[in-house]
Amino acid sequence: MLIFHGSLGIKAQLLKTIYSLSYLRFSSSAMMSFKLKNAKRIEGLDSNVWVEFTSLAADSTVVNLGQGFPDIPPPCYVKEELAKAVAVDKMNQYTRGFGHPLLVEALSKVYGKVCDRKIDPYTEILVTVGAYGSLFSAIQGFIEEGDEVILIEPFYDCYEPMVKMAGATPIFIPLRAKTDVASSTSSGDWTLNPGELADKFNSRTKAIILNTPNNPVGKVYTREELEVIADLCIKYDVLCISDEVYEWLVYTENKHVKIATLPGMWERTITIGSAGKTFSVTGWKLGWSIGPQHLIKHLQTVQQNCIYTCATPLQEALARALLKDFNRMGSSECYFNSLSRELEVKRDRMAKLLQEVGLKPVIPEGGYFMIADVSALNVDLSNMKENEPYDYKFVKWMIKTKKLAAIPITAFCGLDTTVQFEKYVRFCFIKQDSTLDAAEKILKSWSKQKS
Ligand code: IK2
Repeated sequence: MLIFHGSLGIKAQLLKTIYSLSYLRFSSSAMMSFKLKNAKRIEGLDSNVWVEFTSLAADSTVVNLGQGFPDIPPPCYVKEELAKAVAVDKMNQYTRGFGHPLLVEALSKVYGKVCDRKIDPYTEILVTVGAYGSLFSAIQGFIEEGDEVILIEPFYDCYEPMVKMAGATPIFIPLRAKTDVASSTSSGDWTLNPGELADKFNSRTKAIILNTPNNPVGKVYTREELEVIADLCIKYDVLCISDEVYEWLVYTENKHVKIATLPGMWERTITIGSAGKTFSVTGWKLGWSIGPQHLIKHLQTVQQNCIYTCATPLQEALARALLKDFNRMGSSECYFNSLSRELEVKRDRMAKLLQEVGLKPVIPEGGYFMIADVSALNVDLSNMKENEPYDYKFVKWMIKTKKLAAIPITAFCGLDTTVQFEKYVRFCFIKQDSTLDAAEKILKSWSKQKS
């Protein structure tokens, strides 16, 4: 019996070994398998600034001025509308794929007024999963292999990988800052050189992606600057994808102009907005694209085969919130206006603080970010990983040693302009006073230690 048991034990062991060997063979062949390799279109796109820095800033002892989300509460009526929406049974089921009817109606009212034209809610608007969804549908719907797409640096980081995933080539052109010795400058001092821009257009140019107000610099393009871009788009028959998620967040003496409202541009522009930025609810991830039917229909084709529809209760609540503010547009209580007034105070506080500690902020004309030149701090980063730009090292060092999070600017640039931008980091200022107080404490004690 013992022998029998023993031989069974050996058999079992043998079987186990054969099993694990064949598993190993399978898994190593799986690793080697050509068919299990990633698609070429995502090659080289595996690093992402939000994935990396959101996790570094997740530690609760870190004061987070990194990723752009408010820690001020959204308006009460926005939250209340969502609670009301989910209480209605049918609001918890699928709705119209291209946008919940009440929402597209509300968007057509708001943007009809802003653009001073009739916008068809059913053919000229698409509701998407955040502004990201609009960017993706626009790029997938129009851009293909062999195309060139012009990106203005610094640009919102996802433009470049989205263009590459569509098989096209991004063509970069940097905003150039007027050189000066002052302790601060305005984002208005960052401009495009019209000749340099014209040189980027050619017969392969399919689109330009514009972002005004811009993230991260905060530049609000003037009508004259937009006219230069519009003229080139018309001359070269180019599509304009205009990312305007910060459209309402514009500070005194600046005005947001929609490029789609310039002569000849409605026909060739897709304008993108975001509920997250409009109502301080970035977690809702609802966005929209607005444009003529002959453009929007291609975004619809992408969306219907990709996500099909967005969350119904969120769309219902957003529609009701938009309608509330539509009815008081132009008045000081309208959230579209009141948020920028509230933020302007925070912007000025942030600028003063950064200057006091020896940094050179670029004062934004719009949006809720401020970039600052940190090179004057002369932080010794020689012991950090070599193969990263200065701003990446600086922010990682700042999070670790000062417990303050920001975002490196070279995440928003092509490789060739790293040197131009790596001395800047971006701070987000749509934060409660208590968060800004905590940041102030860190920055002031740091500058005291230095002096
Ligand atoms: N376009 C721009 C210019 C954005 O800033 C954003 C959101 N960015 O917020 C993160 C940050 O910069 O810290 C988007 C598009 C995406 O918007 P949504 O959240 O609606 O998809």
